[in-house]
Amino acid sequence: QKQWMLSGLRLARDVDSEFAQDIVKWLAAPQDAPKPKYLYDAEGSRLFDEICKTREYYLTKTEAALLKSVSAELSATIPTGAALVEFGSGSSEKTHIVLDAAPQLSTYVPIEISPTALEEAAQEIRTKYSHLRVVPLVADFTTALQLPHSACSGARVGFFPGSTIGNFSPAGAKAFLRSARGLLGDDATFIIGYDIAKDEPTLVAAYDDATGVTRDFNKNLLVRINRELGGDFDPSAFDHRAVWNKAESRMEMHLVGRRDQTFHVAGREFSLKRGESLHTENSYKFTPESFEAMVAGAGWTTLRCWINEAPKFAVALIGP
Ligand code: AVJ
Repeated sequence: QKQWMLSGLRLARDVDSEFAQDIVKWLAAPQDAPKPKYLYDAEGSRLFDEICKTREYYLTKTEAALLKSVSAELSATIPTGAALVEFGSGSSEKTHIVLDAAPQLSTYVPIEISPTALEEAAQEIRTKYSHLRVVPLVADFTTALQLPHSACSGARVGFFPGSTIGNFSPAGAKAFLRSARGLLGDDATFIIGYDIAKDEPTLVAAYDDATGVTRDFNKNLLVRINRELGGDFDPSAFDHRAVWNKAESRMEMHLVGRRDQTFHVAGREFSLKRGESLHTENSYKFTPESFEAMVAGAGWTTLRCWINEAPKFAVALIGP
C-alpha cells in the first residue's frame, strides 16, 4: 500500500515532464525513434564513451585521425580571438585536437545536455589550456539558444563532430543547421564531422559490437525509463538489433521483444508482441554530395571537405 502511494506521488511529479510525454507518445507508436538526447543520462554518456573504444565503432577513431591530419589546414581558417562553440560536447575528446592546432582561439563554449560529462570536460580543458576562456553551457542544443556574452566579441567557429548530425531526421538536420547559422552569426564557420554510407557489414558491426556495449547503451534507455518514469520494463525481454536501412540511408537501433509482453510507464499500460520492436535511434549516413545539398538547403556553403578512405568518414568546413 505504502509502495503504491509513493509511486503515485512520483508519477504526479513526472508525468508532465517533457521526457514522460515524449516517451508515452513513443511507446504508443514505437516505430519512430524518440529524441536521441534521452539515450544520454550519466550512464548512457559513459556507455557511449565505451562504444567509441570498441574495435567495431570506427567513427570516433577515424574522425580523430582525420581531424589530426587536417588540423593545420583547419587552423589556418580560424581567426585570432575566435570562439569555438561545440554542440553536444560530451567528454570533449576531439576538441583537444582543434585546441592544440589553433592556439589563436580565445574562448571555448561546450554545449552539452549531461551536466556531469560537461563539468568534467570543462575542468580538464581549463587545466590543459590556461589561456582559454571556457564557458560551459548545460543545454539541449536542439532548442533555441543564446551564446554567453563572452563568446560574442570574436568570430565564431561552430564544431559538431562525431556524426551527431546523423541523429537528426533530414528535416531536423536542416532546421538545426539553419538555427546554428543564426546563433553563430554571419561571419562564422562551422566544422562538421559526418559518416559516409558504406558496406552493410561494416555499418552493422559498428552498431552491434561483439562485446555488447552498444546493446547495453540501447537497453539503458529502458533502465532510465524504469528509474525516472516509474517503468517496469524487463530489459532482458528485449534483443538489441542494428539494421541498415538502405532506402533511408541510415543505421537503426531497435529493441525487439523476445516474447509477448505488457509493461507500464508513467501510469499507462502498453503491450508488445513477440518480434515487434521499439525503434530507439537513427544514425543517418551521407555522401559528400547529399551532405553538401543538405547544408546548401539550410543557407550554408561548403568551403572544404576532407574524406578519410576506408572506413570513409568526412569532416566538412562550411561557411556563410
Ligand atoms: C553519438 C549519434 C554519433 O549515431 O553513431 C553509437 C550514437 N549509437 N552507437 C551514432 C551511437 C549507437 C552515435 N552518435
